Amino acid sequence: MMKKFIHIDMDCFYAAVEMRDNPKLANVPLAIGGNSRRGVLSTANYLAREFGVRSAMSNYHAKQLCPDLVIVPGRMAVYKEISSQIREVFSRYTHLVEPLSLDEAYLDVTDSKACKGSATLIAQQIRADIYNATGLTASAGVAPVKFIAKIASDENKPNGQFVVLPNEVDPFLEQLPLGKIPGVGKVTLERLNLKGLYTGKDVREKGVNWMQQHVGNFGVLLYQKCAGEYIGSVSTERIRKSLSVEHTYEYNKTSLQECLDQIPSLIDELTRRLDKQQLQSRINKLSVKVKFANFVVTSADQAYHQLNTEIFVQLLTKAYQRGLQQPVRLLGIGVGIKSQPEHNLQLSILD
Ligand code: TTP
Ligand code: MG
Repeated sequence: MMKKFIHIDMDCFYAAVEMRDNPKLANVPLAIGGNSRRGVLSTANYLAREFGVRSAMSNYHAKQLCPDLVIVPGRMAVYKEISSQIREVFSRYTHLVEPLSLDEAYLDVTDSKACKGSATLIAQQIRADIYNATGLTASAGVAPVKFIAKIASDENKPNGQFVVLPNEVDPFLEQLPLGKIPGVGKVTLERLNLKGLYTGKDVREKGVNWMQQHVGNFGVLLYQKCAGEYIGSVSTERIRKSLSVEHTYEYNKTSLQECLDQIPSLIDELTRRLDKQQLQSRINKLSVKVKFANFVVTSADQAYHQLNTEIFVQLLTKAYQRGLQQPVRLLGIGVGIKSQPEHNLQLSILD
């Protein structure tokens, strides 16, 4: 049975909201960002993007590219409110909705009766409904394969949509640059390029065995995606398997003691989050994460049934030592959460 997926993604979401709510910002290059030393932008409007300004770019770099750039702080509460408005729109068409972030979701409309079952028309109507409800534009991708819908939603941004019909899936995958596949980041892409893999066609030609031998298990998954064998499904319930808190420091920590000093405040924060979701009784693992100045990330964990400062100290010491005195940029601690008995599953489902 052929599936029909829609991926919806709001256009320059935070920036679009600020432009909507403040006419002075409507026609200037605009970015959303904080002002800390490590301040990076959350996003930028399309005018600013013409100068090369991008998400995650430092304020400083962005200003160099675009001296007239206006940077305003974000208003998270407003974005969350709009997010629930767009989720309400989705629910008019299907209950099979998988939100990926505030401004983005996958929908499975295979069995939807709206628009005589045309996913293309449903996508159009959802975008119109979103505009009516919020005054903001969204883009959509439509495809019989889940991850293709996501790639497609970027094709005609902003305020556009792109449909990949069933008979277009193969040619689409063949020409697909691997870097566009969700989960293939910059480092992975470089690794693939070194093996002569640039497009879906390259991967298909190598075959699944070659991919297994030369790229490993990830290579098999990548092969399945490129071969159109990986249809995907919308998962409506995200069941918690872990919970963690982390902090990127304004100034790098340069000694083990400085890192260990952070544990109490991290535990406080984690405790607060665990209590909020009533998860303390389901802890089955403690973990720490360290990101060094060179961006290398390492982690360590140990099975345990409750928060314990001493164990975090041991784990952090172990992880820190792998850095060979490198300064530390980020520290995080977390817990593994054991699953619930079946009849209790509702409690572990996040909204
Ligand atoms: P995206 O959908 O990735 O970007 P966007 O909506 O701003 O632009 P596009 O039109 O290309 O979809 O992210 C949605 C929001 O999430 C974005 O408006 C701000 C926030 N965000 C960050 O805070 N940091 C980031 O690095 C990214 C990518 C997004
Ligand atoms: Mg977006």
